[in-house]
Amino acid sequence: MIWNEKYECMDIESKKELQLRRLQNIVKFVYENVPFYKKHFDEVGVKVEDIQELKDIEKLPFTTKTNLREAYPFAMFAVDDDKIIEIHTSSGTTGKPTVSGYTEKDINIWAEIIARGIIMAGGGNKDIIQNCYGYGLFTGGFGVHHGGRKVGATLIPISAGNTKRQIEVMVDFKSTILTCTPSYALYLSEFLEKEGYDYKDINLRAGLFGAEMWTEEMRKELESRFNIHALNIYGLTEIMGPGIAQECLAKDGLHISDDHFYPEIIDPDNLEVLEDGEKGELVLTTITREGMPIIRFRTKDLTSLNREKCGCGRTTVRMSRITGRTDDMLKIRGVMVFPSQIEKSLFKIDGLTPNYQIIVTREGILDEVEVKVEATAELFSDKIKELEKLESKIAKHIHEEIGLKVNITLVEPNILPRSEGKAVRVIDKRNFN
Ligand code: DLL
Repeated sequence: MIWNEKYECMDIESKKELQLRRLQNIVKFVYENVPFYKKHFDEVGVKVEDIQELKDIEKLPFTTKTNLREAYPFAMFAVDDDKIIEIHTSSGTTGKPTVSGYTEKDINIWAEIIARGIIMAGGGNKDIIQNCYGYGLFTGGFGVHHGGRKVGATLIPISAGNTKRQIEVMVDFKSTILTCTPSYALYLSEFLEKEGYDYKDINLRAGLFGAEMWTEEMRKELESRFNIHALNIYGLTEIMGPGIAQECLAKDGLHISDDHFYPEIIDPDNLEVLEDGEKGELVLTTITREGMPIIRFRTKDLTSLNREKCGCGRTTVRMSRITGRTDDMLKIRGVMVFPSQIEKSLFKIDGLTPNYQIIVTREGILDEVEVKVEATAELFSDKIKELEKLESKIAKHIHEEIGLKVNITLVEPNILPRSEGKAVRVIDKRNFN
């Protein structure tokens, strides 16, 4: 089933016309209603009338997280404050958070895109959604909630935390869809096993996992543990929250709701727009949002676009799984390294649990990487020699993947810190200032 066939399966030409009309409207709207955009556009000399075709979007300047921080709290709003009915903020740890404001129309759009995602997961009004994304200023909890209500599903607004209770609820309420970060889903499964539950006690069919980077290997792990479809859901506070894009059951890229969000991929170095299929930084423009429209936001997330029709029948443009950020990308001894590459190597080796932490330090001028990985209990009871053998095997795999020598420390199960939200995978102790 498809939630909104008209927009999700629209032919490409009609979609382009719709996007152009919406883009022209939003550019005019922000120019007239947000002083930041008037100044921003005037500075580069671009006029509202300059947007004659979709490609003309490239004439518009980018908006960055810094721009949004400087507008703290409400200077990016395009409507009177009394029309804003909900506010969320980013979870940034440095400086002021970025604020996102929504009118009633925006909340309806948000509910609409999440509804599309729930249907993409094979869900519907009979589903019981255990929503473990945090409720509060974080967009995860409320975003999924709005969409779940729209499809008429039963929502369990359990929010993040209290893992024991999560499992009880999952078993007793027979939750069918789980929504949380992939790392928390993994933790839930470990906990479940530890508490002596059987997966037969669980009624889950699908999981909408996102808010952090994860890999195909992690998908396989979660799917086999829970016997579910583990689908990738993407989004960000500045643009709206979760649901900007999500995978369908074909699991072949995330469908972007491109009637609401216009995507581009740029080269993060020269800022040129790249072709479909080329990997670069995702730039998003909200073309229908009312309370806080955002023009050409640099997400820093690395992905590529695919415009081919999906096996599911939807024609919306798809983005590939995020493999890194232009800013969390680690440069180690001059080599670009993505945490996902290390994760991938770890999954290839038996005897490890998928809990790991990457610690980067600098001795003099030389960067050192330590990867702490939890081994399974069986393995840990083995002889030291076996552990050492395994450590060098892991180091070899990672070396093959990233081209760098790293130090491996195997630790006992349940030693590394667990997170109820986004896992802290990288601890970079180098001082770049
Ligand atoms: O994480 C919104 C969200 C909530 C998405 C629930 C999905 C599910 P922020 O806290 O503003 O918003 O963080 C946004 O998280 O720019 C990406 O770097 C990362 N991110 C989000 N989803 C994914 C994903 C929410 N599926 C930032 N894969 C984004 C990889 C993701 N990274």
